[in-house]
Amino acid sequence: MQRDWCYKIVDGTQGQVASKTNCESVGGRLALISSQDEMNAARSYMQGYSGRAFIDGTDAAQEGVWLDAEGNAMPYSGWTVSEPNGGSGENCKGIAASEVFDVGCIGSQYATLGLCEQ
Ligand SMILES: [Ca+2]
Ligand SMILES: [Ca+2]
Repeated sequence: MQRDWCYKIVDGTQGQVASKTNCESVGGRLALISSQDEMNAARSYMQGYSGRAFIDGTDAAQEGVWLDAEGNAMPYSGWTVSEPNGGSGENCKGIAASEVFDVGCIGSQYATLGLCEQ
């Protein structure tokens, strides 16, 4: 039986850190995707949104080493083929219905939402 995941979209135009804050302000946290099932559920949820969303995960401290917001190794990657591809210019993790990707940590046209979980 698949676990139910409770997601919510918040504003992410100010970047990943602001997305995390926005998630916490509504009683959740920036989504940390920890399994294939959860990734599938999150991508399915994102079908309701045309934009891309920040999720937990950054390689800002050391390029190519992805950590969660608490500095732990990521439990699951789930990158779309050819991602991550941004090198030191893209140090935050994002999700859309169609892809999981690295993106710049400051808001841009490539990520305007934040995906929260609770
Ligand atoms: Ca990077
Ligand atoms: Ca990328």
